[in-house]
Amino acid sequence: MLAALALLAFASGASADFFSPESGGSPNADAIDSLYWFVMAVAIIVFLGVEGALVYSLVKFKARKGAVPAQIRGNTRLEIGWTVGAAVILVVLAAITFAKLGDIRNPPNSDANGLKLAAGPSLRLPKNGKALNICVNGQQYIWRYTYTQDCKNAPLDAPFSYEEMVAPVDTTVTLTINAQDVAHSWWIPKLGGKFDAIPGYTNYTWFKIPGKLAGQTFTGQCAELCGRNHANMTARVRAVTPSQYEQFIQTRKTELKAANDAAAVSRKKLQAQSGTP
Ligand SMILES: [Cu+2]
Repeated sequence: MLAALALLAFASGASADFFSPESGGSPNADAIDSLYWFVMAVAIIVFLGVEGALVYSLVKFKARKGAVPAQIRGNTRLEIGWTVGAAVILVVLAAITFAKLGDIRNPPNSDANGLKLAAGPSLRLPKNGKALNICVNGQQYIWRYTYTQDCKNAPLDAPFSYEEMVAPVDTTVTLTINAQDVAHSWWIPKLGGKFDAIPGYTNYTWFKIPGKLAGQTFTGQCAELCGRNHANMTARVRAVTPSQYEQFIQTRKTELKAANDAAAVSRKKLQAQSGTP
């Protein structure tokens, strides 16, 4: 039993950064992490205060054999004190959370060397209105990425990939997330928060990978039980330089065109064989 529990607790994915959410791949993930640590610090102070008072009292006021403890009820000042104290802590936590929300929700501009494209429809855009958009589509049991600015009006020959997304660094990338069949959930922990992928509904998020992380791959996986192969629905984001990204898109376009041309030849052949126009 213990071995099984230990195995689950120490599974690499279960511990994230051990104490806090993973971060380091994008400013929104960093903001989530620092907010988490702030709340954690307050919680540790409260925990130490309460447990300290408890342990101190246990030792100091330990009942000796046969002794009858003094029967004391109520201490108005203390009671008002800890009620007001708890309320103040809650107000401070709420205020800090709202102050931090902007960094988590609002994407910054791309850097000077990042790609700057006129943005497609997105809930939130950088101040200069320019971002690279990638459409994320969850399907049982794989992620499909379409590289186009406007997912609703994506051209039929828009480049796409499955499972591994290729994204340029120093560039603000907006994601337009939905699902083909059932509810899934998009989550690459190092690149920010978790977003549901729901059929018929669109969710938006973003990330911006720092230039020094070009070449790195960030992993995650579908975070909503979506069927019996849910566990196999992994996702990767490979960070590349903006010029490598443009090359990747060009290669995909060429490959797509070659595949379409080959299909057209086969179609003609089949039609000739069956005699249909
Ligand atoms: Cu899924």
